[in-house]
Amino acid sequence: MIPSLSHGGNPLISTVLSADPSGHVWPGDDRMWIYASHDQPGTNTHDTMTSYHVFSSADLVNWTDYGVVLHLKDVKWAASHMWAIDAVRWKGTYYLVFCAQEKGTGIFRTGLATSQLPQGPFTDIGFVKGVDWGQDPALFVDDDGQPYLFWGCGGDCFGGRLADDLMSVVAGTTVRLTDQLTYVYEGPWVHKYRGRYYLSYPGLPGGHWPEHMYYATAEKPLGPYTFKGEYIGAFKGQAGTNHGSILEYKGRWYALYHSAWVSGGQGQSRNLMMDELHYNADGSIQPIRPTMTGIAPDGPQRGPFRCTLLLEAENGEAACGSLLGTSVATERPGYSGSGYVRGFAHPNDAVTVMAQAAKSAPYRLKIRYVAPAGDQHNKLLVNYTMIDDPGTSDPDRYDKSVKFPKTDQWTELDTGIVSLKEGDNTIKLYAGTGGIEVDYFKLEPVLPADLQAQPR
Ligand code: FUB
Repeated sequence: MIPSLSHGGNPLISTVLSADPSGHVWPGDDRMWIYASHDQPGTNTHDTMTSYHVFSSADLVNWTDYGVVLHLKDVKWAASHMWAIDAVRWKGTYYLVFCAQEKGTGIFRTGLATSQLPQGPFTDIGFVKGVDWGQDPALFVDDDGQPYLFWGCGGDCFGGRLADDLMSVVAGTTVRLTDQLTYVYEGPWVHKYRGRYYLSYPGLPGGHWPEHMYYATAEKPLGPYTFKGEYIGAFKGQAGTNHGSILEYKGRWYALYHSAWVSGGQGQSRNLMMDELHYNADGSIQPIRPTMTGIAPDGPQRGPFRCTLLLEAENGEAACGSLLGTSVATERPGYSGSGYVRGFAHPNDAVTVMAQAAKSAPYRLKIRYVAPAGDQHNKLLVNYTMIDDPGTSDPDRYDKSVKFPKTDQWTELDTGIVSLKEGDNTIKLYAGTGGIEVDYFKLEPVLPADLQAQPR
């Protein structure tokens, strides 16, 4: 039986369908960051993948999903197949390292996109030269500062040294690792443990699906690697694929991977999973058996995990939203975020954000704003349906609006419970009488126990 979704540690993220997780901890930041690809609900093919999501957590229980951080429409050279990804912080800039099929040729390229923030949104800067068929990239930076790129698909796996600008593989350094990695199919990931290099990957035992997770070790990043064995076997409710990463966080080691539990244990719409990873004294990895408990040893006592959607108003089209007649600013005294939206003057001026959901579900919608000029009555639409002020008693009132009380302090207004549908959701805030400034939209999942009011 496939475990129910409401309690415990797995699925790690059940609010949005995502796959191919790459976990990181960035210098000077106490959060775990996960970079993941996105599956459209209801699909049984990966041909429809068009975007990426970023998640973070400081306690591995409460997570933030930053929405779409890069979309196919904003990658000039790409035609389709936004598949597995990784990320790196390099010389103070965050890079998304992703793959997509190239316009015109259909060849998988390894793309790079940058941001000054770990959560993006990211801007396409082109693809890495010297990599043909660069599906499933993983970027590993060794302790001496040398960056390496690993990639692989269709039963092949390669690695090579990257140039200092990350834009090309240094000529003559590419190594074909395939023959050292028993059953390898795709998705390499390299980490270092006690001075030794571990290359983990999804493979097909005897050429048969579904994928299992294996690893090999080496004394140097580009091998030669010695095959060590399986660390995640086939399990109930997995997708045909598996794909993951291994990282240390606050002194413990974790394996990230994916399953198809949220979509019902079938098909190819996947969700993130996480388990603690243990090494034996000889450095071998103890096999993981995916369970609903995951990293929550107390199960329901620690769960259910929560993932809040945080959609920055200023991200606009880069996050599949829009700014209509409004503009981005940062200069309000006391403001320390990445930007807010102002300039709501004409009745058609608006800000839109896009929220992706795995299933239709109730969420509490909060909006962070200031309105120094006085109370504002703004039109708020969720999926083109007007939301009324939570304090309004007449549900049939034609002129629906939400009241934002006067304040010159950044304030989170709780606009009540809204219903998101499976897939893409549009949240739009139109100008009121002027003066409001909007920082972000926050959607907190509402659990049955918390449900005080009916969803709108
Ligand atoms: O998510 C699309 C593809 O499925 C990835 O690139 C592969 O590794 C497999 O997980």
